Amino acid sequence: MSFKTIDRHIIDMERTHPEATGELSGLLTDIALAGKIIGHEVNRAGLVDVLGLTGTENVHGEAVKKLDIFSHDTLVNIISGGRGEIYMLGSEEMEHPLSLKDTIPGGKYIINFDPLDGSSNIDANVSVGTIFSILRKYPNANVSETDMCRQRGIQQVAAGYIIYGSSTMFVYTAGQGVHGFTLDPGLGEFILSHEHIQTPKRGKMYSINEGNSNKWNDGVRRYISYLKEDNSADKRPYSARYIGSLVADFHRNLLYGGIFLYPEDKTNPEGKLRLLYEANPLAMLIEHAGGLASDGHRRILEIDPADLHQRVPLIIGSQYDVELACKFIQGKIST
Ligand code: P6P
Repeated sequence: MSFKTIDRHIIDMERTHPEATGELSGLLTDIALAGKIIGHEVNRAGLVDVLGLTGTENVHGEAVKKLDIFSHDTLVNIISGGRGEIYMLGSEEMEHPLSLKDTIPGGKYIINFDPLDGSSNIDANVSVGTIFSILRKYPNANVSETDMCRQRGIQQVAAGYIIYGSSTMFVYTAGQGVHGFTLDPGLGEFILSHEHIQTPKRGKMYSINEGNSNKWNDGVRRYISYLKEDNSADKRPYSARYIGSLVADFHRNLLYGGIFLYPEDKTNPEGKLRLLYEANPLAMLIEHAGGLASDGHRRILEIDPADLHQRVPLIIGSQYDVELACKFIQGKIST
């Protein structure tokens, strides 16, 4: 059995892409190290005083879990103390991006991340995750330097997540396929376990918070009703699966197929999820795995961000399912 670690896998990928400088592999290795540390803390959360609230709120007025802050601090410390690849970083836990140009001259990359998505579920031992998006640093004439994090998703050079669940997994793409690594606690290494992940073209599951159904627009309501119709010839009804932790819902759909929706609704006109450090990285992953990601009208990766913490409706998953959902949302199907 070949024990291919993340480092080895990235070196092999670089061999086939001579333009790769190795800096990106250094950054991905740093993120993986942060994931090991965060995963260790998440897995022992019930034993030490890291559960519960800090009593503070983040920039969005949301109660902050202790593990949110621990995860954010771990990522910042490791990335800024790394091999000097990073120019600037944006985090869900910071109102503004953090520039590292004075401490680490010559950084070539920008990273946006959600340090611990789904953290409201931690006390219930539900899987949570870190989501990251890597961009190149190049001046964008339309934005000030501090807003250099605001680039469209098609500019990403790499994206991925670490899911802290029954096992800790690191899933990433750098544009040459989507690959999953499972942490071997005994070795302390992420070992390649899912090479070249391809998501099924059509799924059997849908993932949406049905508690919001009275607030959905007509297209979403009709699409979800359509999935529930009894039509065995068309492999309906679909099964409902909703964990309420984006990384967990996404990871299941990536492997098994299906569709996840967090659409806009009467109380969330822009949806709930964040474009730069949730939707964009997952959209890069799903497209490289053969799926699609839309806001119902536009390809997620082509949306021009107006703000670091911009929210966006998210329809993501198997190609057939996302295409059909968008037709309902756009009023092109009136069944
Ligand atoms: P709701 C978790 O708080 C999160 O940000 C995502 O991980 C998850 O997909 C979503 O919110 C769940 O939101 O409104 O269904 O509880």
